[in-house]
Amino acid sequence: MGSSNNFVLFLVIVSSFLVVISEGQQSSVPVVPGLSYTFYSTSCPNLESIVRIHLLQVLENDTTQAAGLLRLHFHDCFVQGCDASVLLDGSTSGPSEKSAIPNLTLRQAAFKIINDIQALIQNQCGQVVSCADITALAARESILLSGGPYYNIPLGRRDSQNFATSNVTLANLPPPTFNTTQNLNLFTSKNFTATDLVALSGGHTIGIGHCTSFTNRLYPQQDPNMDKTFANNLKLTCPASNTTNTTNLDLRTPNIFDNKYFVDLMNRQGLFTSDQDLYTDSRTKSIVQSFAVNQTLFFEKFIDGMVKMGQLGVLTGSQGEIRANCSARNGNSMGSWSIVGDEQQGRLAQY
Ligand code: HEM
Ligand SMILES: *[C@@H]1O[C@H](CO)[C@@H](O)[C@H](O)[C@H]1NC(C)=O
Ligand SMILES: *[C@@H]1O[C@H](CO)[C@@H](O)[C@H](O)[C@H]1NC(C)=O
Ligand SMILES: *[C@@H]1O[C@H](CO)[C@@H](O)[C@H](O)[C@H]1NC(C)=O
Ligand SMILES: *[C@@H]1O[C@H](CO)[C@@H](O)[C@H](O)[C@H]1NC(C)=O
Ligand SMILES: *[C@@H]1O[C@H](CO)[C@@H](O)[C@H](O)[C@H]1NC(C)=O
Ligand SMILES: *[C@@H]1O[C@H](CO)[C@@H](O)[C@H](O)[C@H]1NC(C)=O
Ligand SMILES: *[C@@H]1O[C@H](CO)[C@@H](O)[C@H](O)[C@H]1NC(C)=O
Ligand SMILES: *[C@@H]1O[C@H](CO)[C@@H](O)[C@H](O)[C@H]1NC(C)=O
Ligand SMILES: CC(=O)N[C@H]1CO[C@H](CO)[C@@H](O)[C@@H]1O
Repeated sequence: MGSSNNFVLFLVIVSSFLVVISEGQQSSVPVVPGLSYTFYSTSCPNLESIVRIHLLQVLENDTTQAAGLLRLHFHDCFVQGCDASVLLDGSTSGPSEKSAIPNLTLRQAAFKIINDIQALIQNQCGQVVSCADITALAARESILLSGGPYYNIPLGRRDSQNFATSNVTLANLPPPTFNTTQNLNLFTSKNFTATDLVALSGGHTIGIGHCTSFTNRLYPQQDPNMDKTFANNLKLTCPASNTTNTTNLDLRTPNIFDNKYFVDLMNRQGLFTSDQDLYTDSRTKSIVQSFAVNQTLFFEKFIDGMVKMGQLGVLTGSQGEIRANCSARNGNSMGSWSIVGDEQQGRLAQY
């Protein structure tokens, strides 16, 4: 693991500094009214470099945090739109999205990273950037810093004042046991195509899964669509279905954002049912193949999927609010933040 991984990260870091002055790739997906590619260019001109420089430090210490940040944005957007509702701590109003079952495996560290980035942004720009935009930017930078493509994203999302109930959360997030039919039903209900589903599933080119997310494919009997050696190795990691161990989602290059996930699928080494079934189902098989042989094509379609996903159900204009604290809606903990803001920058954290 150690030195070769560090070398890759080093390369990624060097290339990312080159990217600072170059253009991101531009998706042809339409921009939702109220969002724009230049939303903060006068109110917070250094926004993107603040996020990138902080994440460079975080990921230099622990590359795997990139995956946690990418997944956080996915969960935010699929439940009630990209409104940072996933970040809200449970409060007097009841259990939050965070406590619904699929969120049990969101990384605590990801929430802290978002809050740390927000504090850095507030110091430079005041309370102008939404937590939903910070989450979207953190996902985008995580992809870049893991070796993936750099692309422009529309900004201007606002933060919600409420979170989704557990039921709504569960109804909108696909479990790993979903087959392609079930995933297509969910994804097409949100206006995604089969190509979007396959491309976005490519997010599993980085990150980890817990045994409980895939032991249904090992016990009581082995999924015939799983490579036997792969299955035997997974059984060593997960000797029982309730062990708390984790394993990499992408066997080949677990921390690099590339198209190897699709090569895994073609070798029946996808981890979840939802992954492997993309190569079994005739509606998605050829898309998997096309991404496995052409990374440029995968990146292009992934970007389109992310730009679409990043605009799901967004609040814009005067809807919602710009949270002073990403973990709480304004009014819950306003006091402490305005005091901190006043002392450090002489700005009021009111707008
Ligand atoms: C297509 C339906 C999807 C299903 C069924 C699914 C399911 C899952 C599950 C079960 C895990 C592992 C949770 C655990 O056991 O710890 C996971 C992890 C992950 N998912 Fe998905 N996911 C889907 C789509 C996506 C999308 C669209 C993205 C982003 C573009 C994404 C990004 C990730 C990442 C990066 C991880 C690793 C997280 C970490 O290492 O902390 N997933 N997903
Ligand atoms: C660095 O990462 C390790 C886990 O890999 C974590 O325990 C530690 O807190 C991190 N340090 C910093 C400064 O983030
Ligand atoms: C959530 O769903 C469960 C099972 O479908 C149902 O019993 C429960 O009443 C629902 N809760 C709410 C608050 O809608
Ligand atoms: C997908 O799963 C659903 C629900 O379990 C099942 O009814 C359906 O037959 C499955 N489809 C395929 C093609 O396996
Ligand atoms: C899907 O697109 C149609 C037409 O473009 C639009 O009317 C509809 O609101 C969209 N649905 C969702 C869930 O975004
Ligand atoms: C966790 O997985 C490792 C191999 O990856 C294995 O050696 C260990 O026994 C597993 N731990 C448990 C509790 O299953
Ligand atoms: C897993 O299940 C076995 C058998 O039911 C039990 O003995 C063991 O304590 C459980 N382990 C965990 C980590 O829950
Ligand atoms: C790979 O995909 C890109 C983007 O669509 C395309 O321009 C290129 O021609 C493809 N390469 C091959 C070898 O098919
Ligand atoms: C942000 O809100 C959370 C949840 O209410 C709270 O625990 C935390 O202390 C707040 N952070 C700051 C810096 O005020
Ligand atoms: C990451 C996260 O917020 N996890 C929460 C999931 O739900 C449990 C149970 O409510 C909480 O204890 C975790 O903090």
